[in-house]
Amino acid sequence: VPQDKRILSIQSHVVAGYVGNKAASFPLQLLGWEVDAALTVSFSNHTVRITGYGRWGGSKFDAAHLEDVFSALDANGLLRQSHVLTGYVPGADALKVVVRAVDRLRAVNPKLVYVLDPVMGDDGRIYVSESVIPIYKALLPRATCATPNYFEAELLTDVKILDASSLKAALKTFHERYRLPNIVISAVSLPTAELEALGFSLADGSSTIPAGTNRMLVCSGSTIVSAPGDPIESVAFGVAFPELAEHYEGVGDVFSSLVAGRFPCYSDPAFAAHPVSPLAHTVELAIASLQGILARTRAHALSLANNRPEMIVPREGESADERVRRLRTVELRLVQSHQEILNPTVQYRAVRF
Ligand code: PXL
Repeated sequence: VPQDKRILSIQSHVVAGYVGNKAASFPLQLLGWEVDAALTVSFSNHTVRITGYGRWGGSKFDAAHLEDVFSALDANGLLRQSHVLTGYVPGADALKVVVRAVDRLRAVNPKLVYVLDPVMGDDGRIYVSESVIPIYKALLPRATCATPNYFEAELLTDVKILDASSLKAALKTFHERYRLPNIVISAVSLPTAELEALGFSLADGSSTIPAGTNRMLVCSGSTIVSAPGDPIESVAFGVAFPELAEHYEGVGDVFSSLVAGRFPCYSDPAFAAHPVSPLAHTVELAIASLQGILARTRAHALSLANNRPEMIVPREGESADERVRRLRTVELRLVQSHQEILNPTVQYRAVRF
């Protein structure tokens, strides 16, 4: 019998900081999940912005190691999770073992919910082996939902996401090419004219685009609503929010954990009653929690930038944004943000495309 509210989370481990399973486990546990964490790598710290940390230590777990772990779980009857979340898997052979683990989970539990975060890179830079791309393409039809960032979405759809119409085309491609029932593209930076083309309105009281803004991030999603075998019909939406000046690692990992942790539960009236779609409710809550985490992280970064000259020497005349951007190794303030994770205040609402 599959176990309720138990999630297998297959991602990286870092000793210091919050990416991979270190970013995903705490939010999931706060939301009431039993988290079975399987580790794909064990590193000292995240591997991006090595100019910030200088280097990283530790190693990847190879395919044989992962196979051994999943086989033992299986033999002991411990592959019975209701949900599975996969993130950073840096090599193709290891990812093939993950595919088999997902297949075994689904054989035990045909209702398995699989949230696939195809972690490959960001902003044009790939930080896993490129040989994982075809494996992710083969894995996508097994997923319930995928949560790529815009760069990963482009790699998987061959659609360059530049404007309203290419964003909608990318969402559709996930449904059509991979038969993926739910897709969430975590963030695309768009000019306000494109936001208006998507149905967001300029500041007017019911505003979704603040006056004076010329670009916003849009988190978009789509769900297939037609019956299997019928021509695909879907309900797509977006949530627009302002972009921060600086970048923190692990944001995508927290986001996918929140999508998995609050994945639409069709018997819950709060999801069923949402004016756009159950997935839109999930995404509004996930974005709201992340906004809270990021506000807390930014406040912490500002205080470090202003009060810790050993970390960063203030330059005269520079703005707060510039100073925070020069401060490189700030990790998400996850533990301090438990309230925002549990009870987010939804400020940015979904708009149907
Ligand atoms: O956030 C994705 C991620 C996951 N795991 C490790 C990483 C990164 C990105 O830096 O380095 C180890």
